[in-house]
Amino acid sequence: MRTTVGIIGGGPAGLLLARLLHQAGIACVVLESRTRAYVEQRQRAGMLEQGTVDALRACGAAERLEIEGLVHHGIELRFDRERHHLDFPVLTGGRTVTIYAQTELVKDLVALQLADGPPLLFEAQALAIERPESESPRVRFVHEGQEQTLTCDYVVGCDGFHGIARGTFPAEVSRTFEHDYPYSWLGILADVAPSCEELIYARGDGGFALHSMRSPSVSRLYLQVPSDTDPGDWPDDRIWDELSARFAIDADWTLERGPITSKAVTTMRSYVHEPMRHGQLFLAGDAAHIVPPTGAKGLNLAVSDVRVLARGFVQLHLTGSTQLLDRYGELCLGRVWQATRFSYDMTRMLHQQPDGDAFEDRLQLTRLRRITSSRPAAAELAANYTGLPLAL
Ligand code: RFL
Ligand code: PHB
Repeated sequence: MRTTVGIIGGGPAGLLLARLLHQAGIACVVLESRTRAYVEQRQRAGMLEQGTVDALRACGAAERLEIEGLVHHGIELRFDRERHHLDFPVLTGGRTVTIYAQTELVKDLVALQLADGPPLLFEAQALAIERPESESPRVRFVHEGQEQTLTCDYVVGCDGFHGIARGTFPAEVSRTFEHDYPYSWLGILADVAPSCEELIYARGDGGFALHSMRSPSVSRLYLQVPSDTDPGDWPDDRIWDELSARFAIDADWTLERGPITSKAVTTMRSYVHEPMRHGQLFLAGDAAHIVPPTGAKGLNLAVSDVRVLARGFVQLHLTGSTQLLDRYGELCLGRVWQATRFSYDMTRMLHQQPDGDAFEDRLQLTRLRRITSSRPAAAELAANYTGLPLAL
């Protein structure tokens, strides 16, 4: 098999890149190790920045998102039994965010690609990327029990944090930056109407809690838990009791309960790999960097990486110039580091440290008080949350 751009991974990054390249007439192939059902059911992100929505709309992938996506004009911060609303359009000059599940976004992109897009092979596991420094790198992969080779002009690793592409970079060119947080999130889906109109980020007495949603009848909630937590130790009543305690405020407000349909624990880590390119091999999305979900940035960064990369491939295709492709890492990493900093700050401001440091507690409350009492401080949070501009 031969193609121009070989894409490893059929998550949001790989699927959107394939769509953007296909629309520009650039040949590509997507190799995805899992089944279609698996990638369409994997519960993850839910909050899309306006720039992400605009990019999906521009490539014709937002038809269902326009109807089912929930446009949000702000978030609520809760601490010290008080609630504080941040109004994004007022603070940012009109920006909003949209709640639309990653599962739905992936379903939309898969359907478009299977209908008229470039080849998308499920259960096609990339084993190795050979000769990434050469003019024709190759991806060795297994599909339907057979080992095959995909020869390309370029390879893009969109294979997530546990993929193989990043490991292909020679040790002497790789630099990694990481931070592990000493807690995890227990995430649930529940068949109950959300108890709020906007997302609630709460710094409760027992730790952090987040109230998000998937639709007018499905709630998505998260709870800070110790790192080694087994979801089996959290029967439904315990989860609801703990969530109710962490969201508690002095005003009249009740967290509605309903049947829990999914429970999973997520570890919290920041990680950045530099550079994002080696020879003809590029990294995009979680393959290159991950952030803790508190800032809701992971999926949005994956989308901004592939928007920059697609522009580079289109420029090469139309003019023969590699100028943008050569600046890929530089164009992405500024935004990646801003999102890394923002996600770190949000995480540190809202989670309880396991060792219960009283000084840290006071600093957290002082940061929250600043944001809820100073317009520039609130505007800074809102600008980062709704998404910083793309460096293009
Ligand atoms: P993905 O989604 O991990 O996709 C990578 C794909 O590559 C495949 N793969 C391979 N295929 C072929 N050969 C191989 N050798 C392969 N190895 C791996 C995998 O099967 C997979 O299909 O990475 P991508 O595309 O970069 O997308 C990144 C996002 O998925 C991720 O950043 C977000 O989900 C993070 N995230 C959030 N991001 C947001 O922007 N907003 C949010 O609200 C948000 N909430 C979250 C989140 C992540 C969470 N978890 C579970 C980590 C909430 C949670 C709980
Ligand atoms: C989600 O809806 O899953 C979600 C929303 C906001 C976050 C993290 C996750 O910060």
